[in-house]
Amino acid sequence: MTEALQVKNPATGELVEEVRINTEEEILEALKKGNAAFKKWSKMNAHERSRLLKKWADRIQKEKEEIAKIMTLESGKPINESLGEVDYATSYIDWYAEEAKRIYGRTIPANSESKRIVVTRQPVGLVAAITPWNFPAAMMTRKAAPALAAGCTFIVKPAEETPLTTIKLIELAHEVGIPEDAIQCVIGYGSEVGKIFTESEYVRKITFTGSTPVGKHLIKNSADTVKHVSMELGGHAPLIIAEDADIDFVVTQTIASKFRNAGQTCICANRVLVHENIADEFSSKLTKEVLKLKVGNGLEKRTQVGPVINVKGFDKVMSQIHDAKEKGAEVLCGNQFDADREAGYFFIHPTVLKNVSENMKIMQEETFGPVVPITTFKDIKEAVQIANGTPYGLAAYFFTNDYRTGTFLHENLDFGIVGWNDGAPSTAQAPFGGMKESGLGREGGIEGIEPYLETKYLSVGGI
Ligand code: TXE
Repeated sequence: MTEALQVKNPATGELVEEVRINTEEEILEALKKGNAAFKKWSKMNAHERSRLLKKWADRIQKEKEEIAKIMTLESGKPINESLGEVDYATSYIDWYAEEAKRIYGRTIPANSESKRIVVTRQPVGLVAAITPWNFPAAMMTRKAAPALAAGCTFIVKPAEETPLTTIKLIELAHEVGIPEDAIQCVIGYGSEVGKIFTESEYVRKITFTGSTPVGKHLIKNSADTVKHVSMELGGHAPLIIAEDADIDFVVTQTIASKFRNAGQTCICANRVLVHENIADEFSSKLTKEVLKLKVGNGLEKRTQVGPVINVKGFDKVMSQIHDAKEKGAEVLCGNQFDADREAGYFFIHPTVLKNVSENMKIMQEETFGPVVPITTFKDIKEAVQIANGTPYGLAAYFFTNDYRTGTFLHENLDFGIVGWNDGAPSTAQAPFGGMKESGLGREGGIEGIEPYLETKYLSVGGI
């Protein structure tokens, strides 16, 4: 009997599809093929690679509705967000179809008239990706597009919860003419496939999006074969509201940032830090709007907040709420759930907590759920100290119309992504990624293709 993943709808617990798990032999064979395909794909004219990527992007757009439905079924994400994610995922392919044509070398003046020095770039080789369930399309294309554009071949293992979107996207890549061995998908459990990927001599680079502990493990295991690594790991974004901020605007931005994907986003606002003089007004306005959010099955068009992905996610969020309450936090709304462990669905109603302090788990650990903890500060330096006080450094947000406060915050927050009066900063043309234990490397923008390129210099003598 071959083993299969049971892909279940997180909104109902019902089986969506069974997907066969690849055997170790099949995965090793796929790696061998990916390595062999590198010779041809890397030598293909960059304009031709670019044309193929553009065709892939166009094809995905044609199938947008169907891909979005698959995504909602397997991830629980509201359908409008899934449609948005298909566009977001496509934007990375569009962007890197262009970047494929802009991989530049340089010449350096030599210290002798009889010498020339020329620097060229070449693709690193076969890239192995491991992706999470919270953005099943975009986390894959954000890696595959720059890899293929650079001339690398690519193999991905999607999350056990959401393999169907990835399988569909890769089918479409093959249909438009990207060679089957240049982009492949293998199905299996993270720890097993991760071991095969990190041990393989064919794999020259590991790119991962997921939790910080798994990222650390992959970095260690990549050391034996000295692979390149890119890591997009957890975050615990602070959202700082200065005394002069426009409160109504901050409320809409906080909701957009926090409740997208039921709070299961690595850059979502996880810790709200508000100036003490405006804390009551902000908290009551936020609560009023949060209570209007429609919780439900993502396939219903009106749904704004879907379920959390699984029991592990549910237990983590509930334990953070419980811990906060025990240590003195006050529940302004939410802290209710509609969950059935046996059936396998877990809805958490959008929750707002106030009187939160730094000793609570919710202020230290990534939440990945629809909960807003609110704490206050007296001056902006204190806000920065709290904001920087975790091992994470992915995204931070602040709201102020005072340029001195804004400049101070921008310069002192230790985060890779900073939103100033902006709760939705990610876009294909900007370098997404974190500092500290939030990761290594950047995805998106001109920086996003760099990790897929080697640098070689040629020194010519005797001229
Ligand atoms: O993550 P895992 P989980 C965070 C978030 C969430 C927590 C746990 O806080 O609550 O992590 O989520 C693969 N070797 N993020 O358990 O385990 C796994 O198969 C190699 C933040 O889902 O990191 C999947 O493909 N791979 C994050 C991927 O890692 C392994 C997104 C993510 O799963 C592996 C997801 C191993 N030993 C979770 N173990 C973000 N940055 O957005 C698991 N995997």
